[in-house]
Amino acid sequence: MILKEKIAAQLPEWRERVRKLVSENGDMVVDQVTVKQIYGGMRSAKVLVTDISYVDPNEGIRFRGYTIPELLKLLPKAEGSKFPLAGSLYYLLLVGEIPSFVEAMEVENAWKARGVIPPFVFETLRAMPEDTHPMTMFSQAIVSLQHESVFARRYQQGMQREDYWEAALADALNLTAKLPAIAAYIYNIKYGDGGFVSPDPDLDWAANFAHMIGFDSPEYMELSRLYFFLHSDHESGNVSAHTTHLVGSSLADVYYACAAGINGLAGPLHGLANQESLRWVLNLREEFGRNPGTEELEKFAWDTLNSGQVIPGYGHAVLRLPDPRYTAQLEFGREYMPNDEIFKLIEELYDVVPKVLQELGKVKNPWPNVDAISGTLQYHYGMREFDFYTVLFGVSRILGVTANLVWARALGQPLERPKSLTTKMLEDIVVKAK
Ligand code: CMX
Repeated sequence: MILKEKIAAQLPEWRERVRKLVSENGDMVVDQVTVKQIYGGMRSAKVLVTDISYVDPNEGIRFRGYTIPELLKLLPKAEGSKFPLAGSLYYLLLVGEIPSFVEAMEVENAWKARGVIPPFVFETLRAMPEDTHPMTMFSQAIVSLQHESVFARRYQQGMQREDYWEAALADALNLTAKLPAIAAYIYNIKYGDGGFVSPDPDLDWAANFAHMIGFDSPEYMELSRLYFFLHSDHESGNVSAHTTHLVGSSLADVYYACAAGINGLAGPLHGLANQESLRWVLNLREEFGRNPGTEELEKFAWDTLNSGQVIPGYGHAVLRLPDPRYTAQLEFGREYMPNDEIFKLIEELYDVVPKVLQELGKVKNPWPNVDAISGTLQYHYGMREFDFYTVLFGVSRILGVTANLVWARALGQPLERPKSLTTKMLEDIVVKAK
């Protein structure tokens, strides 16, 4: 398998680079941690490392050094498509190089060979109460596959530490191969006729998801490709990525680690914001009609803030500009649905909400994030079940977090175990310092 060969070829150099950095500079101070950071969710504390992606506050995400617009141009695409093959993105995340079309198709084909879902997963999902949230079902499906873990089996057999990454890669490929079908099945049993639609062998990973939920239009397939590309990775500190990394650091396998990350993604301050954001926009229309004016938009934004709620889809813990993932989706909307009323409202809100949040005075980033628009695009094509939107985010996010897990095992990243203090200890530190 080409991914394994390519990663293996890089490992001696990477391992030596990290060994040298740590052994020669292990005591060098990189950053200081303040009391505010300790009590404030560790914002900006530089305590993690990943080479898969980096979020610059003023530029946004780079995957392996490339911006979103660059990758939209450079990554290989399916015939007739404008958006990258998910297999090409996964190759880039894992290997660090732009693949050729043939290399991207090797990943797509590896997924096809590994995509069959054991029947008990479907039975498990069917056994869950009807009102179970799709994110609960998604997490459950992932963890139910854990018994297939190559890593767990080989660990029991005494696998050597330097081989961990190979087993993690096998698990990563096996899991990611199954994600579109799992997500589609959840959609079909919750909102459709409950049937399983077989993947089309002629379609790529992302387009097959569209096919399996019965959204067969070429445009929706394009949206799937864009969506699964954009949501994959956002460096290591966000809740889903950090949780996956933390759980994986205990040498829990890819399935345990990813299910944990998905549970974190299900929070309304993280991935669930995409469903909350569209709900907020639809509530706005319910209150002010289909064509609200600027004053009404402002009033609705202020009413939300004054009632103690956040405006979903706006703000970010790291970014200090409109999220490039938002911008890429905006461009998609401008091309494919310029006259959609909700899409037009999203564009109008861009001129209103940031000003309101700036006036509020405390919000560090008043700009829209990825979640401010993603639901609107899904809604346009007829996916009206908000609860499902975060599953789409999850399918994509697992590409990023599994690439990180493979490299964390390859570079021997150890158990994560920061130290906690008591409030009294912090107070004593302050008194002593003064
Ligand atoms: N609406 C109202 N208030 C907001 C806000 C928003 N969109 N964004 C930030 N604030 C508030 C914070 O709640 C905080 O208030 P308090 O001091 O009273 O607690 C203050 O502004 C400062 O926050 P910040 O430093 O600017 O932002 P944080 O790093 O604390 O939080 C985030 C980041 C994303 C949780 C926050 O902006 C937010 O709640 N946004 C809305 C939810 C959302 O869109 N989440 C999705 C983010 C992307 C993703 O992970 O998927």
